Amino acid sequence: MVIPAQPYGFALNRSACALLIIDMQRDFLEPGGFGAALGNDVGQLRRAIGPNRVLLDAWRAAGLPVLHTREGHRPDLADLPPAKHARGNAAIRIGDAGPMGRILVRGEAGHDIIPELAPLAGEPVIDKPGKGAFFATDLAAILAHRGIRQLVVTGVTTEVCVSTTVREANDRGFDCLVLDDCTASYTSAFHDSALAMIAAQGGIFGWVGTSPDVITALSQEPS
Ligand code: TIU
Repeated sequence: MVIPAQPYGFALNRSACALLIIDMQRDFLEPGGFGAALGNDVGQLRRAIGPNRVLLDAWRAAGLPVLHTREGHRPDLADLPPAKHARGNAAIRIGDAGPMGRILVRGEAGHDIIPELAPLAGEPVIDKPGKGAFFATDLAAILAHRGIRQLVVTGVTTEVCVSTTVREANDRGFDCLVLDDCTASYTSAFHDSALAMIAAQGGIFGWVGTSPDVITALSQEPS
């Protein structure tokens, strides 16, 4: 099944394709978390929740693999680069106490994936200390064990963790289809630019599509 996409159709191979949902965490999407501490309007990201919810239902119903990622750090912050800790002028930093627990720390409420998109048992959750999901994680091994060569990528934010992950995946030989309506940025111009960069130059980093087209393809493919 070829899914309409930019710069041209994405040939989905359902035996080798996973849905990768990036960092749909309370720390980025709810007030009082890391995103807000950086000075962002978290409301800008919430438009991606509904489309991800619908896509996730269709993807699970089709029986294809789902993986989730979370950005965050060990409670002792031993995996937090000093440069990342120091970056910016935030009044509240990674590891500090906030309304949803310690900011961007594993095990805290803010680090959780939002309830609307909660992982099911059997869906791997990749905890990553960086922006890219391949850096310092077991994602590459998990995908290799499952024979996955294609990724449909959603989540937040488009120009930071989604883009970094797609670039990492592209260099590792994966075909990535990034979904416009299922990704979001605190700055809409950055969202648009990030997606344009992925599909430019004949698909230099991958493809850009929308979730309704993926859902249509899933419903048409034999299961
Ligand atoms: N700040 C921002 O736009 N994003 C991040 O810090 N992490 C992710 O994108 N997940």
